[in-house]
Amino acid sequence: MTRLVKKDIAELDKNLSHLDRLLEVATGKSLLEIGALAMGKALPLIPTRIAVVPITTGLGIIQGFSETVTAILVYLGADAFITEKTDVSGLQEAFFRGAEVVFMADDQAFSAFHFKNGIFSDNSVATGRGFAAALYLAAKAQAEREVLVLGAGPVGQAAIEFLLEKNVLVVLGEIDQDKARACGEKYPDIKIVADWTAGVYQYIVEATPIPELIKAKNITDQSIIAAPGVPFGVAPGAAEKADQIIHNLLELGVATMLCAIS
Ligand code: PYL
Repeated sequence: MTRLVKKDIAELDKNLSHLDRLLEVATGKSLLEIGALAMGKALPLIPTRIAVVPITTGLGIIQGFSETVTAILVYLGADAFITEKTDVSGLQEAFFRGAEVVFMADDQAFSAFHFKNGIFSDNSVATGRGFAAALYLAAKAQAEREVLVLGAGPVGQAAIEFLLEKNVLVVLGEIDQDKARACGEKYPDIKIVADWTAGVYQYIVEATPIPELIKAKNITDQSIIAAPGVPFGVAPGAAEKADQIIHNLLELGVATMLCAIS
């Protein structure tokens, strides 16, 4: 998991309604509706009190991270607050302030736990499913719905699972042959390709940590790319050429986590 930095999330809380409008244009659905589709949940969600607990372990606090996660949750209609204390003391505070759900992240994992219902959501899984759902919606009106998933890590695998549930034909591009083989064994219905670069795939989920992996020559002006990867996996020329790019750093992942635990 690539760690976000302060400047990645600065101002993100102020642009939530703008992002929501962009998603509506691209997919016909709002942030929350896409998250609900990704997790097979009905709206409205059951209200829950949510605490976001800052975590100091490892590389420590990312300035603005907990505030941004809280702002996204509140924007989506949740009753969310940040604990004043961090780590285990923050968890205690969450409990004593009546939170049923806790969101928290260290350098390896970003998770939400519903204490009462025993439900857990992982951000990588939620992100993969959320972006696959957004792409699925954006592509739905089209006749062909073969989707190229780049990357067989946790985000890519979650995208694959969502797309297979929707009976979409999934093509996997993964540079690591062992990972590709393992993924093929886990999901026997997918097709694995050694070379995806010829520009024949219209719908793409870019789920690798490789910056600017997709170049202009790899796509057409009809391409729709869902790109949750951090750093951004679409080169500037490709981003200009594509019909649509669906990209945001935290919003859709958090919305899908909220739907997962509600
Ligand atoms: C969850 C994001 C999505 C992309 N990269 C992930 C990341 O930045 N992880 C690290 C999060 C650390 C948060 C820090 C805090 O402020 O509580 N421990």
